[in-house]
Amino acid sequence: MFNKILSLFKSTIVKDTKQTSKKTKGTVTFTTGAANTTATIYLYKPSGTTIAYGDDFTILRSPASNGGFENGSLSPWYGWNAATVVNAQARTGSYALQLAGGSVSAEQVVTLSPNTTYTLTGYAKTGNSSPPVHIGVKNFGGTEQFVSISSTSYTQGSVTFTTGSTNTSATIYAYKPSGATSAYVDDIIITR
Ligand SMILES: [Ca+2]
Repeated sequence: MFNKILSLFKSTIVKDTKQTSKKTKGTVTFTTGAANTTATIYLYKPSGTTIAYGDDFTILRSPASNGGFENGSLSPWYGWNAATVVNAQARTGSYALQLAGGSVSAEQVVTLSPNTTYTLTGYAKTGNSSPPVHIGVKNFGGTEQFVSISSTSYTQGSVTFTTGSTNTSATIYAYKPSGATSAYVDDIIITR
């Protein structure tokens, strides 16, 4: 049943019985536009005479909601002190999270699967001489983890964590402990 031939060029679906080829996982992260409800995914080999194989395509939606703050408001993030979404300083899109002064944070509870390894990724930038912004995760059944970002231009930070055997949620956050300037956070996603 897997030996159907696709009508597109020379793409062929084969039944992999020998498992002789070594496959490498590749991941791309993308954000749909404000009005976009579809996307085209593909496997493409530009040249060559040999045969390549692809398998196990999946698309996973980030469990973090409004991670790019493009809702234009904070929800479902919970803001503590001067955490607001601003129509400025965005890394992508139009909006970013602003953490003014300190202590200040925004956090949200995300639904996850137990005993599963995830990577939390986000971008932050701080003002001059500002203490670092922490992007982190807690309440997942393991030790709280965070990454500190203190660059004045958007810098990626990520932490990898594994949920406990009975844990189905985690709290993710962006936190600025002190300082008088504003920091900005954008594009927070969770992948697995
Ligand atoms: Ca954004």
